[in-house]
Amino acid sequence: MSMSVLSDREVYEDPLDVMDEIDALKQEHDATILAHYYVDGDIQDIADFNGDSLKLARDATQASSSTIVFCGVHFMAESAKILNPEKRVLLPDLLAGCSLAESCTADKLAEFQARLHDEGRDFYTVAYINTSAAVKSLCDWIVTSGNAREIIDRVPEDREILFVPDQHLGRYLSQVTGREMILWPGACMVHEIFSLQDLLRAKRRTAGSVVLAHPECPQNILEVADVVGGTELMRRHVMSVEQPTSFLVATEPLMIHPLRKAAPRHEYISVPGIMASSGETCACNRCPHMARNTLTKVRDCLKFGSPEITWQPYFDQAQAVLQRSLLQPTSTKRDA
Ligand code: CIZ
Repeated sequence: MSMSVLSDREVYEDPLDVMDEIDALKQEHDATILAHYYVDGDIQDIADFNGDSLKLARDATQASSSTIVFCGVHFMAESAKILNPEKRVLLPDLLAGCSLAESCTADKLAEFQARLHDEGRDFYTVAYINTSAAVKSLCDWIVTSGNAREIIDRVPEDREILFVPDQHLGRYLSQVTGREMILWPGACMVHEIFSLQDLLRAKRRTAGSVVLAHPECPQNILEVADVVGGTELMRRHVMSVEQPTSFLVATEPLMIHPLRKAAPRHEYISVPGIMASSGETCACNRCPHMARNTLTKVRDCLKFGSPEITWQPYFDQAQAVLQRSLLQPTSTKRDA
C-alpha cells in the first residue's frame, strides 16, 4: 500500500481513512466500484470488481447497485454507461483519456470511410474498444484484447476489414486470423516504447524466464514473446503455471499487482521502456491517464456525484454495436 495520499489540494490524507470513507459512501450512495488492472493497487484492492475492459463491461451489467464508479479511463466508463443506461456512472477524473482513442476521432474516421467508399472499397469497420463512443457509433464491430480473435472470426468474409485505431493489435490479429486488414496508424503510448534490447538482456540474465507481451506492443516485441495476450489472458496464464517462474511483463507495470495476487509463487519483472527524446531506458511505461485515478478522487466522486458520464445522442447507435460485440459472445473462451 502507498505510504501517503496527496489530494488535489495537496493535503496529506491517510489512505486507510480515505478507504473507510469510500466504504461508507458506497453504502450511502448504493455504489459498486469497478477497477481496471492498470489502476493503482490500492484502488484495485478496494474495488468490488477488477478486470480488463471486457470483464468489467460484463460485470457492470451484473451489478445490482444504482451507481457505478469506473476506475479506469473515459472510453471504459462510456461503455459502462451505454450498456447500463439506467445506472449513474461516475469516473473519478474526466481527463483520464487514451492515446489510442485520441488518434482516431469520429470526424477523421468518417472522412476516411467516405474516401474508401469513393474508391469503391467494400469493408466492415472493426474498432478496438479503446475508442470514443462517437467512433463506436460509426463501426460494425467492437473488439477488446480479450475477445478480438473470436470477433474477427465472426466478421463475414465477403468484405475487407478496416481496423481502428491500433495498428499493432490490427497487424497481430491479421497474422493470427489470416484476414487482410486496412490498418489505422494509431498506437498506445504505453506499449509502443518498450526497449527490445533491455528485454533481450533481461531474458538472457534470467534463466528460464517467460515473456508475456500485450498485443498492443509493436511487432519486434511480439516476435520475442512466449505468450501474447491481453491482461485477463496474462492473469489466467500465470495461474495455470504451477512451477515458480520468472515472467518478463510487457504491458502497463501496474498489471503486476493482479498477477502477483493471482499467482504469488512467481517472480514478475516489468519490461522497461525507452524515452523517445533521449533513447535512454526509463520506467516510463505508466499510463498517465490511468494514473489520474487516485483514492481521494474515488472518494470525492462518490461524495459529490461527479464527474458523471451522461447520455449522448450517438450512444444509441453505439449501444447496438457494443451489445452485439461484448454481451453476445459465441463462446466464453478468451483469445487474444
Ligand atoms: O481490454 C482492456 O481493458 C485493455 C485496454 C487492455 C487489456 O488487455 O486489458
